[in-house]
Amino acid sequence: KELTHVSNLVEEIVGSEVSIRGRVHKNRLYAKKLFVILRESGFTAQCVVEETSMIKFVKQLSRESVVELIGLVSPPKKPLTGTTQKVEIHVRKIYCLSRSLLNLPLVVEDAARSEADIQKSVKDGKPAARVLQDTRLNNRVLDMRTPANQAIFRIQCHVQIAFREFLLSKEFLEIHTPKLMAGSSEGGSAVFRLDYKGQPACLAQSPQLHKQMAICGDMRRVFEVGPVFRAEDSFTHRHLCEFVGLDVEMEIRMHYSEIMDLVGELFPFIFTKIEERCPKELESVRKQYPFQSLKFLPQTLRLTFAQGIQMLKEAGEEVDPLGDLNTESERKLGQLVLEKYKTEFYMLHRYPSAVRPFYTMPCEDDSNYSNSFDVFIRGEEIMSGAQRIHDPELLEKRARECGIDVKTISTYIDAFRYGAPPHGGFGVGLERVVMLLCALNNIRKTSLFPRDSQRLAP
Ligand code: ATP
Ligand code: AMO
Repeated sequence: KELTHVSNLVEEIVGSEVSIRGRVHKNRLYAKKLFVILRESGFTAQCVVEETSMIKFVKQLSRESVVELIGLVSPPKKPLTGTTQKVEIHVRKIYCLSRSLLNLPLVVEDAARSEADIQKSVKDGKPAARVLQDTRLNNRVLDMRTPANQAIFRIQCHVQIAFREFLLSKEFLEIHTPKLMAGSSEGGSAVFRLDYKGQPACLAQSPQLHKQMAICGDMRRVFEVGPVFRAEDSFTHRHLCEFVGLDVEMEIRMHYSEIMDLVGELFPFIFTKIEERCPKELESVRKQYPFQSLKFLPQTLRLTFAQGIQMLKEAGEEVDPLGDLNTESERKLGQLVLEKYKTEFYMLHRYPSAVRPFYTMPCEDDSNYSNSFDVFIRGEEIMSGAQRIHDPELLEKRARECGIDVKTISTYIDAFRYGAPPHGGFGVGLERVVMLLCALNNIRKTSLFPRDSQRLAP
């Protein structure tokens, strides 16, 4: 008989017999009956065991053991409050498929508690265990079983699906670029170096060089979803050493605003699809980590970097008009934009050239500025993008000025010597998008097995 998912146990199927598989979330003996809470993918149902020998068998099963059972879907005697499903199962047969250790490093029920629940338990004099982030990440397999985590990674999957769906509908080609490279793609120090059969090599800091080379190879419009490696030293809430990059590169005709037009359509599409396709998941995340839905405009707001600086100055912030915004100023600007324009999703463009990578096209009217942009959700950066320099001489000059050893990227620079159309693109961090969409406080919550400056396991 086919298995029924716990999430499908609903009133409409009362009276039918089902087979279900799940984990023993917990159990309670009451009035000579054993009430087992069965959990599957974050959904829970009450299962009632009445027969004495069966009670004896089930009672000794440790939490998290995997069981399969056959039972009758029934209306509960009393309305159920502690489970996601509102019907109960009267168990006829139950088998244990795999036993879990009796003493677990983390109890899923504890890991699933919201801060408000914990506060309440303290008030009630029965303080519940608070599971710390390192305990969660050290035991990610157990932590992953909470309803919120089950939901977060489904939302993450749907962000990727929507990203892909939108770009494919706009005639983009999905490509895969190498992650082993001779030189660094972004310059700077945050690069993992390794030995490539006796030759010095790096892990790709982005698909930047190869996605541009694909444009030089007449691929016209490309995108990639793949791992990105950054040897970040700092331990922050939003930096990982390995993350999933969503990258786009495209030919442009007249202006870098064509890329921003695409971004301005792509993200509202993703946000809308998540609301439509993941309502249960959003609810599960909210139960543990309450948050307000993202405020965004149908027409994505665009401000110039200079306008952003002006807003910050008027609010009394000290900012360098030709420098980068630090995390604090970005957040502050996010607040100011929300107050003034009622949106938590916006773009800032025409960044100072000095703070952008060597391949960024300077503005025609003032080379102190560049044809570049960053995109923000709730005051934090999710994306950088720009028009690229397609003149090989200028590209090489800029690379040298930025201290890059051009020998290591000679095949990239040569690509522009064979004729290259005007083009540009952008890169997004998937974990950041999900973190900020759900207003989570740490990027480790949206990485299945995070890699940061201190963590290489599990
Ligand atoms: P990008 O590589 O495009 O800049 P990013 O989000 O990784 O993307 P960073 O360059 O790392 O951004 O940082 C952006 C800004 O945030 C910088 O101005 C930097 O000074 C500031 N910043 C980075 N890390 C920290 C940190 N740990 N604490 C405070 N500020 C930071
Ligand atoms: P950038 O370096 O800004 O741009 O990276 C693009 C986006 O990737 C995400 N990101 C990170 N996410 C998690 N941990 C990190 N350490 C981390 N670093 C960056 C952010 C960021 O906005 N080649 C350019 C993109 C382009 O112009 O096409 C680039 O890599 O969301």
